[in-house]
Amino acid sequence: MRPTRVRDTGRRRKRTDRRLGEWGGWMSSSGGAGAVYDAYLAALVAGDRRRCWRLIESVVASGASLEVVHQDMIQKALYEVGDRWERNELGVAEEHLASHISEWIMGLLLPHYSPTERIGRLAVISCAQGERHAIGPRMVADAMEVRGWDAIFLGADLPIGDLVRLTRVRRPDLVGVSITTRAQVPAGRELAREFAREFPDTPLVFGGQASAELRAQSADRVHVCRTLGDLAGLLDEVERT
Ligand code: B12
Repeated sequence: MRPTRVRDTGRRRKRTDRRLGEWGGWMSSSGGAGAVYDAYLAALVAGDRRRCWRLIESVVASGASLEVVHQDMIQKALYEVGDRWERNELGVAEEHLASHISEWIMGLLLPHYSPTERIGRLAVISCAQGERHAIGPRMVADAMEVRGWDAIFLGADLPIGDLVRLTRVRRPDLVGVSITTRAQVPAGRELAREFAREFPDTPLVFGGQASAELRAQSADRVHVCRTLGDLAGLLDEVERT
């Protein structure tokens, strides 16, 4: 059963949301946000997950929002790991370890931010069929939890038919699907067609690094929000209805 919708008190919107570079007092006492990021990246590449967590904890303690920790630390470091992997400066083992540490940290991080009040909205967040990059959509699901939504996160590579079946059963207010690699764009298009036919009133949102390639114009309720920031306006709209 769906939870009853509760009005937003505005409390969670007041959460401090300073970018890393703006943390005045903390910066002067610790050598700066850039230094913490550099130390985090070095620990991530070295596979030192405890040091990674201590650094993230210091950022949390300084009042950064979940969005800042996600994007300015975890995401930024993973993009750098990807670039180094592409240049053959890091191997697949280091990249796998960096992914694992990032996921472990995200699990520790969420309880520091989850609001107690729920707003009675349900989202289903998944990777497209064939898509194995699951950290980005997990960030989306976690961010929605912090916003007060209930977010069901389904992880990597979900077959189209299974997402359709779950949507039929759970009747979410929004479905978000992540596409990082171009090879998965056709699966995204097929999913959009299925949704247009079966769930014309359920917003279907595509995001992720290759989502802009998806020209999902088959239905008015299909959206492409490349980043989490792009999604905020749509969530405001869904929450008003
Ligand atoms: C870790 C990683 C992997 C891991 C993933 C493990 C895991 N548990 O997720 C594994 C080993 C599985 C992997 C495999 C591959 N990878 Co890889 N991988 C990466 C790496 C280093 C990090 C990915 C990541 O987590 N990024 C951090 C997250 C937080 O960022 P994000 O995904 O962009 O998410 C943000 C936004 O995009 C957005 N968003 C994401 N999803 C959604 C959804 C919605 C609804 C919304 C609104 C927003 C949204 O919000 C998120 C938060 O801000 C990237 C480098 C990179 N640039 O990302 C390469 C990268 C993505 N991989 C790449 C490649 C080539 C591959 C492989 C093809 C390699 C191979 N030959 O096997 C396979 C493909 C597998 C597949 N079928 O999907 C390339 C992709 C190039 C391209 N343009 O296609 C990259 C860019 C590396 C590079 N520099 O070349 N990879």
